Formats: sequence, C-alpha cells, structure tokens
Amino acid sequence: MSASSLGRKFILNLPSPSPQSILFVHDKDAQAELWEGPRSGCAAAARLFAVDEARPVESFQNFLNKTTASARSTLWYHNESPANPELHPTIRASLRDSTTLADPRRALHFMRVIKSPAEIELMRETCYVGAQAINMAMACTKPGISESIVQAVLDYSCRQAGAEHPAFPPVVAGAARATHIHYVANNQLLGDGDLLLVDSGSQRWLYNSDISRTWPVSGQYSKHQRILYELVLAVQKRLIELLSEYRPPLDQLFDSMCRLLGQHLQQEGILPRNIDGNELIGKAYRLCPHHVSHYLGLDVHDTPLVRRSQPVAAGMVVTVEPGIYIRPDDDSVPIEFRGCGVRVEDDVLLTDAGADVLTALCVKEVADVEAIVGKHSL
Ligand SMILES: [Mn+2]
Repeated sequence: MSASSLGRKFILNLPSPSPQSILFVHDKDAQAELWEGPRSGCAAAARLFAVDEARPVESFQNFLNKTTASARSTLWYHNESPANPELHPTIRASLRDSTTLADPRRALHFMRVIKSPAEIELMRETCYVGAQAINMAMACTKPGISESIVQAVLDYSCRQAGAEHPAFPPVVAGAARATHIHYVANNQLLGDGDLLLVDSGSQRWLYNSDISRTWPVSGQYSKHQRILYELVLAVQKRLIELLSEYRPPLDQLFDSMCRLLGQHLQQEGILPRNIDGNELIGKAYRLCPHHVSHYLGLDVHDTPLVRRSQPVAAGMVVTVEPGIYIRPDDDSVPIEFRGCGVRVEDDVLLTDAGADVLTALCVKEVADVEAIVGKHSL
C-alpha cells in the first residue's frame, strides 16, 4: 500500500493519563476508489499502521475543536511551514488561548537520527539495492553511450531490486561535467578516455541510500585518473577508520578530510609542496567545497536539526564522501589533472563495535572496478 492511498493523515496524542494514538484517513468510498485505487479505510488502517484508532478525515476539524476547547492542551504542529497548506486554516482556527503550540521537528529529528533495529534492517536493504544498481551501471558502461542510458540502468536496477524509486535525481557526469557537483542534465555522450562520476541512491520502504563512485568509461583508468581516484579512495577509507575508531563529530571529520586531501595532493605534486597548515587545508577545501558527511535515513540529507557538531553515536547512519573537483581552467594544478571530478561515497552504520559499511557490495577497489566496467551488454 502506498502512503498516498491513505489520504491525509494525522496522529494525535490526547492529553490523558494513557496516551492514545488516532489516525485520520480517507475512509472507504467505492466511487473514489474506482478512480484512485483501493484505500485501507478506517477499519484496516488502525491495524495496518499500529495506532489505537482510525477515524475519517472529515471528522478531524470537529475533533480538533473539541480537544482544544475542553482543556489546556499542547498542539505539536509545524506552524511556520505547514505540511498540508489546505488544512492549515482549519488547524489555525482551532487554536485557543489555552492551547500551546509546540514544534515537533526537533524531537522527531533526534529520534530519527538513531535507528531502531527494524530501521537498521531497512537501511541495509536500501543500501543493498542502491549498491547493486551502481555495480550494474558500471557493467553497462561503454564508450559512445549517453549518460542518460546509465541513468536508465540505475533506475531500472533500483526498481527491479525492490526500490519504490530513486532517492534523488542521480548525477551521471562524464568528463569535466563531473566538476559541477550538482550536474543532473545527464544527456551527454561518454567518450573513450572519460571518467564517469555517478551519485545515486534508492528509496525502499521510505528509507534512502546515497552512493557515489567514479569509474573509467573505457574500463581502464589512465595514469593520472588513477592517481586522483586512488588518492580519494585512500582518504575515504581513512575517514571510515577514523569514524570507527574515534567517533569524531561530522564537522571534525570534514576537517580531517581537508587535512588528508591536502597532504595527499601535496605528495602527488598536485598542490605545491611549499605550503602547510591552514593554507594547505584552504587549498584542499577549494578542490572539495562540499561537506564530507551527512545523516541518512527517511531523508537523504536527514535530520538537519541535529547539528553536525554533535558527537556521533551507535545507531546513526552517515555518509562518508570525500571528493576532488579540478576545473578544466584551473591553472594552479598540473594540466594532466584538469577537468577531473572524483567522489567516493559509502553509507556507514555506527555500531558499538565501530562502523559497518552498508554499501560495501558496491565495488570501489581499482582492480574490482576495472574488472566490472563494460562487462554487461545492454
Ligand atoms: Mn551524500
């Protein structure tokens, strides 16, 4: 059953010694269902969604009026940015002097950021679905095909493996287009010597995966592509180790990324050797201007009210996604590296024992990537 077949839904906890949950749904209606498809209706909804009671949505206004009139009450409602603008006036009209408005988002975000065992199972599933889709996209990549074909493979593989839909419009960026971080036109042809950067995810049972890989269209990295790729991969693996061993807040992980990228870029002669400290970190930041991590779950950029300066904890799922983007006209970098964009991103569950890479099925070692690219005929 899709969420949309529920219609408008609200869950209220009444101010009584024993809390009660009531879900307001569209009730069964043969005429409406003829057009829109079957509804759960009140009788099935309570059981299906594990609430105490389900009532027709038409009774919501009356219920709200009575509830707010009868006692001092707190209404947990996101008043500034209403989820349902159609019902907003009804809810506003029910407010009395005795009603306190409270914003539920903060409490919800702090609950959502720590996954329950059931949610961890769902995260494992969606990460599996997203990971195999990227492996398939690698296998179907050949010189001469369009980025849109790779996008179609991602979409098909995700849905075929059980996703409702992609988590977001994927980035399928060949050659220097990969240096535009949110390139989503995905309509250019892939050339023999190009690198291809893909950032894609699946949504399954409302939970999202978010994975990036960068592979050579020909099936073999050139010397300089390989240097950049292995550099980003080494930084990404080190960051996962740091997360596992020291549990730094995500903002601190970002600082570590800039420092590590700076050191590696210097070792490879991509950044000048005569700089250090903040100057080196600043130059690395210029080549990777996005954050290295975000929380993941019901949204791709999940629980934004949980700041990334917070300590991380077991039960969180976060991305680890360093990258390097060298514009074609960046003459501060040796010419061989210009026009390359590389990112490697995995989804990582923090556990009491350390960290569990939920997207480990998605290949990332050079030998594994080169063994898979182009091996499947469309
Ligand atoms: Mn991400």
